[in-house]
Amino acid sequence: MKVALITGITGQDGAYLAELLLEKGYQVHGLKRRSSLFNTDRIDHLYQDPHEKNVRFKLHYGDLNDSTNLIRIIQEIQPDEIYNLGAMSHVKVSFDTPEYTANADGIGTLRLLEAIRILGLTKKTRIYQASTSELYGLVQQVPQSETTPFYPRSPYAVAKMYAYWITVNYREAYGMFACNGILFNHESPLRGETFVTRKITRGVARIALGLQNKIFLGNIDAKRDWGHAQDYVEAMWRILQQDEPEDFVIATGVTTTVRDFIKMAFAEVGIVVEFTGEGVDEKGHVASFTNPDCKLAVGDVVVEIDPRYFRPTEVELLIGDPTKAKTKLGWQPKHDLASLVKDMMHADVELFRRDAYLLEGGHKVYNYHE
Ligand code: NDP
Ligand code: GDR
Repeated sequence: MKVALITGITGQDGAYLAELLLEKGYQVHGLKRRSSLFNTDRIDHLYQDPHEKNVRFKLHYGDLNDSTNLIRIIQEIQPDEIYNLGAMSHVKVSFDTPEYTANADGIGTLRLLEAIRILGLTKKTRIYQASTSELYGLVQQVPQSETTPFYPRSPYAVAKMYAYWITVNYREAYGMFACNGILFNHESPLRGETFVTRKITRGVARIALGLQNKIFLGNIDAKRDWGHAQDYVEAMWRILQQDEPEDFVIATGVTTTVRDFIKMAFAEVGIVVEFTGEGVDEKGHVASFTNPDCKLAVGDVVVEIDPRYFRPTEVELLIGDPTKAKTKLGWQPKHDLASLVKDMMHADVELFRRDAYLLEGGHKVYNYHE
């Protein structure tokens, strides 16, 4: 039985990857941070009682900022594969916490690579590094491929650039099977609530159910190459099954503005939105609707621009070229953007229907949003 260690197992990708590896018969270990509240919502369905026999899913307390703990866990479980998905992954927040981000996202990767080396596992343990299209940053050329130069535009991207190169360096210096997956944005119903797609699908679901009036957003002209996280974790696994360690771009090859994503999400609940104005005066007005629950009138403003969501330096355009992954890995995504939006909208409408019932029953509901 193959043994895998996933850092960031409580995150979006960690949850889907753990599910995939369990299906493939792996023993799956995950690094979990101590938190004052339970933080395992995304993986609770995978939990196995540690008192049972033949447990194939196990969580360990740990942190990418603590090398002693990483060395101990890796020594104990002797993994065949490590997937380093743990990171402070929010680009905007990285401007507020740049030092923490550099430590966890940059040096954290070094700590894992060193742990493998110190423990003499360089020939046994393969490692996947969660690299990102944010490395491309300021547009140099499109579509972006494995050979496009990097120009990071945030403390997050700069930290990930260190992680990218230290992974390449350990591969070349010590012959390690260490690979970067340069993944473009990927989303799902499990996406963190403050990333733009999920913020939109949550907001739209709440507006459709009459629980909220409008959504405040930042730069809605940014363009992203959005895929489905379920397809992207499959690519991570394929990258570590190759004969030779290499880096791969994982993307759909299609780019869309945030503005169009908003329109697609509203369309799922029978609301047509038209945009007027420019920059901070930009407003999304309801043009027409067929949804009787939404409590909207034609002309109502459902989207407003709030400059606090602007970033000091922005990445305006991402569009990836997945040719290498398709050719060498045989990777083929099963979802397109339309099915992704449908999947996310369906899940969020179901989620907030519960709030609507609670309100109807006279209970209080809270909605913390950023
Ligand atoms: P999430 O933000 O959903 O998950 C991040 C995970 O990292 C969580 O489990 C989090 O724990 C954990 N984590 C954060 N800080 C630390 C730390 N110091 N030590 C250990 N674990 C930590 O991210 P995604 O699942 O979306 O992304 C997975 C990885 O892929 C990240 O590295 C991200 O930067 C990268 N990436 C993501 C893309 C995307 O579009 N989703 C695209 C390209 C790259 P907790 O739950 O406790 O917060
Ligand atoms: P990104 O994702 O920065 O691409 O990083 P995010 O969804 O945060 O932003 C995408 C684009 O939308 C614009 N935007 C807003 N973003 C947020 N979060 N909130 C808003 O209100 C808002 N309004 C407009 C942003 O300015 C940006 O242009 C994600 C993360 O998962 C990274 O970890 C990963 O490396 C990259 O994708 C690939």
